[in-house]
Amino acid sequence: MNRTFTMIKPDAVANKNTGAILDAIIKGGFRIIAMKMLHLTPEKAGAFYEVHKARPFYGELVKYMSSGPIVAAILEKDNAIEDFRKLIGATDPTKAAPGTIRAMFAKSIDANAIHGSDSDENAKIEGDFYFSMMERIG
Ligand code: IDP
Ligand code: MG
Repeated sequence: MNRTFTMIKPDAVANKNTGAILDAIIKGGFRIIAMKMLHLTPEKAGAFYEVHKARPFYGELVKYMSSGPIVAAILEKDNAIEDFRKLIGATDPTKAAPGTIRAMFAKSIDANAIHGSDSDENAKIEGDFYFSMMERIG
């Protein structure tokens, strides 16, 4: 079994899509290992997206990710990273395959409804950013 990390982003929570997105994740075969709702400060959002610091959209991304509550979760499944990226679709929702979470719920390339880790290594770093051992199943 492999793990990935996800966040349901502020636009999706604000638009009342949390339940529908969690349903798609569970029906997609992912087991929720840890989950919580929280509102990131700009400092915490900036730290999470540190890897994107040099990119032109970093400031906007930090502002957006701290604009409202998010739902963070660790998910488990065989081939979790790749399968979850397939389930959420491309970063730009206009390029996301039909039926993917971003195609269904994302509004734009920045407010794109959901995050998914891009590697096993980053899934561990990102999961550890949010969750202690006491907050996980197994
Ligand atoms: P990913 O979320 O599909 O892995 P990344 O390239 O890692 O995409 O970018 C992280 C996040 O930064 C995206 O999910 C999106 O919210 C935001 N982002 C990416 N590219 C752009 C852009 O060109 N303009 C504005 N925001 C962007
Ligand atoms: Mg990424």
